[in-house]
Amino acid sequence: NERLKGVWPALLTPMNEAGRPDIAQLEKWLDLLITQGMDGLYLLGSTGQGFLLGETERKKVTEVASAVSGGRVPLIVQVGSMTTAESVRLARHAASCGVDGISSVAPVYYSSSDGSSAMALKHYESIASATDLPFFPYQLGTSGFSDGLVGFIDKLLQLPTMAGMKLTTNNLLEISTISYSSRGKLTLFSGADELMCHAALCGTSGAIGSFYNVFGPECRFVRNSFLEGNVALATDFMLIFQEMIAEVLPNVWTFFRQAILMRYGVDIGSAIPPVGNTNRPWKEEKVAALLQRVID
Ligand code: NAY
Repeated sequence: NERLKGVWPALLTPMNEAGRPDIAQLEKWLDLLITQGMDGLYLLGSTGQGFLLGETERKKVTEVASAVSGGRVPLIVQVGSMTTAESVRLARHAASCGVDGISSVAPVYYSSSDGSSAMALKHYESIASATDLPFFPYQLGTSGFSDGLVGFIDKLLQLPTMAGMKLTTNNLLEISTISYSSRGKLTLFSGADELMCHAALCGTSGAIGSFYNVFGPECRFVRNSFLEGNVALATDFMLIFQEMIAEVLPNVWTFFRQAILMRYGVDIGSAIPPVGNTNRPWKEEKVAALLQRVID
């Protein structure tokens, strides 16, 4: 699919005071990101707090995103959850909303009790075969790859709807290995924002990440310039971007909330506990300075 590329925010889901999706803010936020020219949106992953929401709420977020987008940008929905059965229901629901792809993490929590990749493969098989939508297993760390990366990719390639992967790893060689061992058949997205441009050299088609919620237009411009050969600009930007990310990571949920409010006037609320609980507010001038440093 030609549209599955470029810079995609891993959508931050606005939450209300009660820690539930704030639909009014969500609609405003989605429209803003789409109007800004983002290449696509990835829903309900780590950044979207999908794992902290109930099934009905996840379905609602997917419905709202699909309605607001109205086909303007491609959408991939992360449907992985604790049980395979719920993941399958979420996959079918996503298909009924007309989204462009589904994605899933490997089994959550119980994955560690299985010494092989058999559990992950079966989970992925059930989800992938639940719909005709392009399927993107979401690799976080090394979940599901304990039998060896290349062998596991070969098995995944046998799934009829297997379309690509979202690779949240800092290991660039692992991304390259998946690229060449899949013989160009997979559409790969990198998940480490710090390596947005670097990963493009490893065969990725796009980048999905949390910081593109705040710096979408800048990241898109830089990634495109890099692809056109402007290595010097990309180097300058990536070093500033990496330094900024390292600085805000210990307090990232608060940073996202304050920065998005300051830059776009949308309140995404607080992250659902236990996530974000240790966060302290930043000084306003500090957030403004961090924003400006990257934007400039
Ligand atoms: C998701 O599903 O939201 C993502 O995987 C987004 C990728 C993010 N990784 C994690 C582990 O959350 O955007 C990155 C990450 O926040 C960024 O690179 C900073 O380290």
